[in-house]
Amino acid sequence: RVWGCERVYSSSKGQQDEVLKAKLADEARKKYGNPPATLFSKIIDKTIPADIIYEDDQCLSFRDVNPQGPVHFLVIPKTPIPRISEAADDDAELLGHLLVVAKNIAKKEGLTDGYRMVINDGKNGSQSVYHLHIHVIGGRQMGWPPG
Ligand code: TR5
Repeated sequence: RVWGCERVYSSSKGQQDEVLKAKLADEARKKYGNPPATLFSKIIDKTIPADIIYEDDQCLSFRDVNPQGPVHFLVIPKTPIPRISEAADDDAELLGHLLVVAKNIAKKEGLTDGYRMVINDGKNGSQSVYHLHIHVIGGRQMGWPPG
């Protein structure tokens, strides 16, 4: 949505859409189990295009297609962990790597006044894609508590 020349990033309609997407994803997951491959696997193998801003042997980062701020990118592991609550204890090194990569990209993106990192988990966390991802959102003032 556009208001004047300023984009409105957190409309309640947008939030409802995200909650609905998360609810549908949760219902599908409960019925059929975790999807063997999500669209993020297709972004990793480059069969779906994305605006990729970083890649190494363990992870990939690309801009969110529905940005919630002037800067909004995702950092995902190449190993398809479905959600943070299903990460294993021995994923600790990989999870740490994702955080370090996320903060390094945030710096490159010029987010010197701060930003928000978010991991949504499951239905109540409003997760819609069951491939673990860290959201990094910045370039505007965030509110608290989140919706
Ligand atoms: O709700 P959660 O935390 O699961 O976040 C999933 C995120 O993936 C949302 O912020 C979506 O906007 C984002 N998303 C969904 C698609 C997509 C994407 N980001 C980049 N590129 C995308 N493609 C090509 N297709 C999507 N369906």
